Amino acid sequence: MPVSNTLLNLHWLTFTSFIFTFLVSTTLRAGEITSFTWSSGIASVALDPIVPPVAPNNDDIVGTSPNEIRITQKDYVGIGPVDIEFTVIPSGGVTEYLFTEGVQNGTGIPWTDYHMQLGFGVGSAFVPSPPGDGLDFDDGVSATSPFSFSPFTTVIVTEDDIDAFGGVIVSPSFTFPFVFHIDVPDGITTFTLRQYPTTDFIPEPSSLVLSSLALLAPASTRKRKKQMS
Ligand SMILES: [Ca+2]
Ligand SMILES: [Ca+2]
Ligand SMILES: [Ca+2]
Repeated sequence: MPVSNTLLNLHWLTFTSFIFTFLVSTTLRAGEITSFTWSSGIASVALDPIVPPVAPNNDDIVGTSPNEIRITQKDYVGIGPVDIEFTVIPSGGVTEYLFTEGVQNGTGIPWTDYHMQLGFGVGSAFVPSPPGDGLDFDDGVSATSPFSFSPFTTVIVTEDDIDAFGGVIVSPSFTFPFVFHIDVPDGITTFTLRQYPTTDFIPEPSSLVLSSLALLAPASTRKRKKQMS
């Protein structure tokens, strides 16, 4: 065999082994979350170490995904958004992750609602995830996996938003776990999970009147005592 043909065959062998290695490595790391950063002036955030998914590329799984990201605590000291940005290795698949999360209400204000939103970027640069881009809260009819936001009794899950309400998280208190799923697709390098509590707590008019009377009582009592003396 001519030397040129031997070199050609060697190059072809090297090229095909490179392609094989590339395909294997990307298949094993499909839609894998590798790290995170968080951004907020009103809360601290702690996550368990992120490990490779035990079942990568498992989109459309029915039931609870074995790929867990555990946000052990998010300690709010004010009402406002908390952005957690995840770094992703894109490949050729969609990996469905189970998220479990604890929230500490240290705001001094009772929460009546809790909201989650998927998107890209953080802070004022946050852009919501568009429909149909593969990044979603596993909202498919046949693919939906369990979610829970107890003590909130009503939870509305759409592709890129979760709104939970119908309950109250008092302050101070720690709630664990919120449970939800996220589909992490191919073709992105990061995505952001934005969260924020809200409150529609308004004191009853009757309790406001009672509070006003309680504040006035010592003054009027003093006035009457002065008139009697
Ligand atoms: Ca989306
Ligand atoms: Ca899914
Ligand atoms: Ca699912």
